[in-house]
Amino acid sequence: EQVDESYIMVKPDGVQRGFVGEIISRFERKGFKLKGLKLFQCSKELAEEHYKELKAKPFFPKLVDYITSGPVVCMAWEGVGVVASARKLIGSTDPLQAEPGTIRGDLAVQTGRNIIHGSDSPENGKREIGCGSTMALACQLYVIHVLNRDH
Ligand code: YYY
Ligand code: MG
Repeated sequence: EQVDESYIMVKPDGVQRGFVGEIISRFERKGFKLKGLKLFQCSKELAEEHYKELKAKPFFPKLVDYITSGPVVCMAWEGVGVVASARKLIGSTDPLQAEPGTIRGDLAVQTGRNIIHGSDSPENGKREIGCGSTMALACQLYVIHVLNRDH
């Protein structure tokens, strides 16, 4: 079975509302391995790079403002099937559609304030936190990523 890495980021509202511990706890209880963690103020440029696939969307400028509105908590999580499993733990993009029991389903109500990001594919997980990724370099996750390399 495939060991993946997911880039999980507690967004500024999740940090401000005090959900960092709760979110980490859910991933730990599930059985995934924390490989890197950093409290980080994301720049406009980095937010635009992170969400570049959404550049043409009407909500893009608001999304960038939101992500840069305060510190985020950047994390690298590893495990078998972690990318798909994290998406299930997180729940639907629109928190009102997210199932109870999921992070967004339990803790949020607005798509524009949905408290957490998770990689949507193993490839994007690599893009977001792999060695040399802009985000990993900027928030120094790469240090832990490199030190913990065993493959
Ligand atoms: O991966 P996920 O976060 O669930 O959704 P994406 O489609 O990748 O969109 C990224 C981000 O953009 C979403 O978490 C909130 C914001 N957004 C929005 O503000 N309004 C939308 N209609 C769709 C997404
Ligand atoms: Mg996404």
